[in-house]
Amino acid sequence: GQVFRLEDYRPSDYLIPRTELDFRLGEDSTRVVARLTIERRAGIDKPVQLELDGDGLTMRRIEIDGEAVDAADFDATPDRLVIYNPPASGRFTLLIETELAPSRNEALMGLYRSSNVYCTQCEAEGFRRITYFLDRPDILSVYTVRMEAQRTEAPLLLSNGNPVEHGDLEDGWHYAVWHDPFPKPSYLFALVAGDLGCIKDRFVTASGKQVELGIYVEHGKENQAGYAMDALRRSMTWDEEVFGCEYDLDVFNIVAVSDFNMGAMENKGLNIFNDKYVLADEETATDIDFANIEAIIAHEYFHNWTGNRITCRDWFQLCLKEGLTVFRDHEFSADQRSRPVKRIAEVRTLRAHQFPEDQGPLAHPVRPRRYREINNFYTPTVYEKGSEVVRMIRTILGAETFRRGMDLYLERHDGDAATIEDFLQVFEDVSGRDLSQFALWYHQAGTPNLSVTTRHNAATAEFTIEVEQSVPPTPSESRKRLMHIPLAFGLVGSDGKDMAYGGAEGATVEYGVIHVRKRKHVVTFSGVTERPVLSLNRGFSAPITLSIEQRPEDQIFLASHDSDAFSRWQAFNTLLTDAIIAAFRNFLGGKQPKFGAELTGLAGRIAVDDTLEHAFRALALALPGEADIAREIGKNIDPDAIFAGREALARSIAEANAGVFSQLYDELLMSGPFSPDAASAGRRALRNTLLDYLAILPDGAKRASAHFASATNMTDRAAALAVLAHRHAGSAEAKAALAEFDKRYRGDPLVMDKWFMIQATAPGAGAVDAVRALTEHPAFSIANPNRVRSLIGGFASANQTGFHRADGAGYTFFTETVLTVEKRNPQVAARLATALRSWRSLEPKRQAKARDALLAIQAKEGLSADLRDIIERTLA
Ligand code: B3K
Ligand code: ZN
Repeated sequence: GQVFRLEDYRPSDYLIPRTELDFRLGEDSTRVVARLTIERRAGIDKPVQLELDGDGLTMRRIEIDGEAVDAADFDATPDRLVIYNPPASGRFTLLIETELAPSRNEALMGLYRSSNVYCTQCEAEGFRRITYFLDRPDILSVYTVRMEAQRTEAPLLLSNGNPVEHGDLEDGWHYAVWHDPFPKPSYLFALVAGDLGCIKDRFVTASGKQVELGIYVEHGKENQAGYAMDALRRSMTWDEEVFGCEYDLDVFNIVAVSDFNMGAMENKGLNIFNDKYVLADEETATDIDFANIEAIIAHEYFHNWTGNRITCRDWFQLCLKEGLTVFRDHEFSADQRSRPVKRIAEVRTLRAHQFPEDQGPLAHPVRPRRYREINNFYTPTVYEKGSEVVRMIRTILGAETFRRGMDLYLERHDGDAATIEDFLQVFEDVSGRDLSQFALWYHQAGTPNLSVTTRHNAATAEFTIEVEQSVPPTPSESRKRLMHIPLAFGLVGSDGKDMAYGGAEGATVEYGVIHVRKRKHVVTFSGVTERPVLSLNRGFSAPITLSIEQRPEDQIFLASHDSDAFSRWQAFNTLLTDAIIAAFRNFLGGKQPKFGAELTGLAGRIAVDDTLEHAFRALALALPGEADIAREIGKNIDPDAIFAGREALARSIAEANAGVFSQLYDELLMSGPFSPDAASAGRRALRNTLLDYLAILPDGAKRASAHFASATNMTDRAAALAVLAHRHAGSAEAKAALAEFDKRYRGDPLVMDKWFMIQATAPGAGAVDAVRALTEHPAFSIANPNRVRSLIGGFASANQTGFHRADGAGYTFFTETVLTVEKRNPQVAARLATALRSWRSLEPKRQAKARDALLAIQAKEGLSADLRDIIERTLA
């Protein structure tokens, strides 16, 4: 396939200042008439041919300025429209009529049907599946959209912007017209037509503008949309208060659909959501679902400024809107919930998803320089690492200067299709700093590693930190440049408080941050009379790995006393990780592991430490995942041995703390009405974490089964079901709970996703057959992305022992399924296939089997560009 390169960017010869679209909607045949006002770009004085993008289009009519275009003057293929001799004046109206079949669109890009609702998804290049266009983000156009549909089939007709008019037509048809006054790129176009239920609300902006809010959902589900509406109102208020961003249209609509390729889409004034991220009540959603809904509602809303008012010049700049908007939604959630808990959760996600990407064959810079299929670049690196880079800018500049930079960005670039250079420039301008070395975070792939040594000289009262940076090679970048790494730190004294220090030699320490810029960096603090314990990379100030020689007693000290909550969590997590790795090595050497009483005792103390939030304690007690451990070990991975090591530690912690855990478990039971707030969710999280430990002990299945039976919300019910299905697989209790859950929720696909996921992630060799059998379950559908992600995605990316079964059966099943999905939906198949990206870190036998599986996919005829791109990069 074609390779697109950043350095090849050039502006288009033509602009499209106005776009009028007219849809006559039919499920098997939809007619689209596009009237485009086309203008040659200023400065291009001689006529040039006009070339528009298409994707699988059928053209029915073409006119220029009201006249049919001569067959010799254009060439239309499904994927391209060329007009050889556009009017010499350089300004004309182009009319194009295309005919689509929404009901046959299973790729879920462009105009398609989801549960009898017409909807669209245009980012990144779906608009060209609707009409021929300059389908690129730097072509900003003012849209007017008219839709006609059968009133019974689609009483609701929505598009971007504000409603203009609507009315009846003959034969049961009706129409509506929408106008969006803000010029926007085609990827933000949206249309929804169907029969949906709705909840409405109203928001008055800081400057007094009235906004009508609507959330549209399947009839009968209106009462599950309240939390999303509440999250929307809170997002609107927060963005005014924290970033000075006000909403700009008269209406803001959100539509939930059940067939959607990703989480949600920020179309101007008409966000379209995967219903998983809208619908919630205590009976059907877990606390994690509530938190995700809040975050994604906020994320899409925040795009109105960072993405829509200021969009991207080209798709290489994707992180300009995504990294920044993720940063904004992270900050929102931190403000709405617990900041330290949110930070820990973010870092766990970053490490679980972005680190393996950055350390494997799919590594790419936050701003990539080349791509073959842009849909494959909506990655953890662009999103999550992109957010970390913005966070580092704030760390380096300080919160106030950062905000001034954001104000300048929003003012200077409103209405622009901007670049990362534009973004960095505003921060240089407001701070007077040179960010050119820092900019490498956007341009250079790979997770930097810092190796750190310290020494204390009691005689001179000096404490010295030596830091050495290195960035490992990544595909097509074998040599790396030195980066600017902001390291927040503290010197913790024996009383647990941060020590004051005199001067810091090296002149690179400010705001409690060491700025590492060279390969080797030495800082010496004076006036340090006792040996401090170094707390480094506090709050995870830089997305790096640290190799630091720290004694276990220092880690235990930090885990008990560090004033930075993140570092406290980190210290304990490091202890747990090291213990599991030691156990893993024991198992490989044929020995039984042993764990120190300090560690298991500390787990018990953290559990009952009332100075710590419940949610923090739950996060601390949750053992590092098997994939986290595999990443730390790095190579020659035997997932069974990791599993055994992790289980051994879990058992040892449970046994050492049986009494304490059991008492706390009882105390944490809540009565009274359900609330999804962070404090209540934290209590439930801790209690369910304790259940997971207690379930290892005698009568564990009974306890989990009682927990399941007495649960009054989905958080507790799903947690108990997972404990039963994972720790007591095959037991009478597990079977009964699975059957009951199925019976009770068979008619609610989103809840059944949890049931599929729990079984898909049950550890051990039996998972392959179980998952294969579940693909035949009546609630499963290979055409629905949520079902596929829960069952197949859950199995491949969250079941280390099942998926990486030693005989390769997991890979064989997976390969077949990916190819089946691909026939309908290449984008979802390509995303699934990334589950194999870390295949080179497996032990040789599994590695060979994984490679065979990848080669088998590669050998298929007629592979989609999406899947081929992932497979070939993974194998390279
Ligand atoms: N911008 C969309 C993602 C579109 C993905 C296209 N393959 C959702 C978001 O990040 O807000
Ligand atoms: Zn986004």
